[in-house]
Amino acid sequence: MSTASYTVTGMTCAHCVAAVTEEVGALPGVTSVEVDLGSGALTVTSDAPVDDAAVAAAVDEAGYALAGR
Ligand SMILES: [Cu+2]
Repeated sequence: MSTASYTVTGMTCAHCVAAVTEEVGALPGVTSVEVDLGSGALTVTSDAPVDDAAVAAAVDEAGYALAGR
């Protein structure tokens, strides 16, 4: 079990949260995704550590950007 935290920029509403949750949640091995709209905090729980680049790509696919981790 592995947990990683990131910050997502550009989210403005619950739909944004849903889009990020869906894209990141689709990554292999990811078991749980938590997104806080107010702070942009993204917490990813997975069976094994997920590549930061893969998380960044998923967030980008959703239409947002990773500010860092
Ligand atoms: Cu939105």
